[in-house]
Amino acid sequence: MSMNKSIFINQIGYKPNSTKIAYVRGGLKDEVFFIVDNKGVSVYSGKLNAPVEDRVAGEPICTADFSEFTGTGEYRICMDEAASSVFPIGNGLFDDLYYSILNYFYLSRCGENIEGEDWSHDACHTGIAEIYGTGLTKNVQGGWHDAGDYGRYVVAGAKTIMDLLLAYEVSGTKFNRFDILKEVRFELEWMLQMQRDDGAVYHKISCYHFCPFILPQLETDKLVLAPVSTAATADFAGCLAYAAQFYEESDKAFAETLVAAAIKAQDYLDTHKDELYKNPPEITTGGYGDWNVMDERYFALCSLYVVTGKKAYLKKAMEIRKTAMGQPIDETAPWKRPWIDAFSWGCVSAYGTEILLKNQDKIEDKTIIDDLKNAIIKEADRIYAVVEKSAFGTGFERAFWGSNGHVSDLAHMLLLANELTGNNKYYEAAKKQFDYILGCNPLNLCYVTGFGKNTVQNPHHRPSGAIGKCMPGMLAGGPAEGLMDEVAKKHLQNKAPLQSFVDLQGSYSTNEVAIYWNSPFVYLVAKIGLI
Ligand code: G3I
Ligand code: 9MR
Ligand code: ZN
Repeated sequence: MSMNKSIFINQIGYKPNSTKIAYVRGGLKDEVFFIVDNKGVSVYSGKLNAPVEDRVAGEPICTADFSEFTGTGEYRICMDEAASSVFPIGNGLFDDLYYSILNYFYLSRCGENIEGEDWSHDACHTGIAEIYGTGLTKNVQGGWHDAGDYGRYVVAGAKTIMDLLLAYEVSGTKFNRFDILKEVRFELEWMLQMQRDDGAVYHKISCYHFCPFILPQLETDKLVLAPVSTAATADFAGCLAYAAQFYEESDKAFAETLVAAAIKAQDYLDTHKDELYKNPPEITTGGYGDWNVMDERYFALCSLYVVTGKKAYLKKAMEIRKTAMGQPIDETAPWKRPWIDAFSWGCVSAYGTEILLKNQDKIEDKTIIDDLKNAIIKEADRIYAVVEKSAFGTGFERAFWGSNGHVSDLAHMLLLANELTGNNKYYEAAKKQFDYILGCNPLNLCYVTGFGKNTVQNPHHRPSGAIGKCMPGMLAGGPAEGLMDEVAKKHLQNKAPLQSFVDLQGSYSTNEVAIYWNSPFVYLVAKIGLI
């Protein structure tokens, strides 16, 4: 690429009949670009669109739209003295990616011998855990390591389960290289162990402190079960209730166990005030604190209504929604909107709404369905408006910790609106998030390890760091404003938001990986890449 012009493309490629957009730094409106094949023959030409600049890009970017071209093969985009890297146009381009971002969950299993990979290891974290503050212990084993650390957090696991089950609904019977239900069951079986006898759910299990960058089986400090929380108990109820249907045929007893545990968790929620999680002073691993657990309670009730048909659940869910929506916005903290339908680890309301919308036949009062549909479309329109005025088509106005996971969650909302309305504009906006992650960004990076011509190499991920080899199939957290770790502070001063990423292991606020960032991206690839 010439110094003054850069061309950014989806490094994994494009399907022949899909929208095909590249992004150009240093271009001008109507400047001509060429699609050149691997023999150096120009097979298509077009003109750049007018440059767009927005806050997170911090620079003017033109788009090169070559969607009309439907040839297949290996190509580059060429302009005067500038060229993109080679990329394919064809079918099946994303199958290996899909397998690898799914296999990341297998490689993240705790408590099992991991076989046959460079990152194989003996079973880890197999000892019993102290139950914080009680002097009691409990044997809890299994589940996925959360991220670059080895903690296991119910809030994070629940979101991940939901995303993977929703992805299974899209790709389940079409993609047989990975057994999603088997992998999700591994997490569910761990989660069942996190429930206390009274139905409440422990927030997490980890050691008291983060360990150095060692292999998981070498972390042998004491394990501790952190106190129960409303968020964990509600997320537990919501994801277990939803998951039951997927095991009904293959293992009815397991399905019934899931529903019974979910109901028990809900019974606890019905009889207890909010217990907001905060790390006790002795525990310094991840927090996943949440000041508002109305969305978690709503999610649990929506899911339980669908699986049991008990009208009281739906009634309570609608009461929560209505009450929360009626709250005044805190002008000192406008981001603390009383209610939004969103997909994130801290706001799971949209999972509840999506579950109800998938089961409209079970809801007699059609005004409920209309209200939910309108809410999703309203949120999708808000995201769409941001995408349309973004230089790289990104759906957010601030890049914060886990922004690539956030981009994937925003795409989920857009795809849900596409399903509800049939309006393809939402699908195309979601595809822009897909292309952004895979290379259409100002760092010319494919943010999924092991894929693309120019990819993340040094994620904040203990197994990769300990072995000295980057595990493939992991979505890096992505650019984050605010310089929230020492390495970011050192390397990212005065960077535009979309360039506030550094591929160094120490930057956990921009370059960690996490199960609940991979999981919405799995959903996105299932929807955009596979079919
Ligand atoms: O949501 C607000 C947004 O509205 C606001 O504009 C923005 C301003 O910067 O902040 C956003 O909140 C941020 C939040 O992430 C978004 O999810 C917080 O500032 C930020 O502190 C918070 O960081 C969380 C981080 O832990 C520190 O608590 C990440 O979400 C969360 O993914 C990360 O989770 C860690 C676990 O604790 C431990 N395991 C690894 C995992 C991934 O790094
Ligand atoms: O490795 C930890 C990562 O999983 C967390 O997301 C992050 C924020 O809680 O903390 C990381 O641990 C660092 C700790 O916060 C500060 N000392 C260095 C630790 C390893 O980078
Ligand atoms: Zn482990």
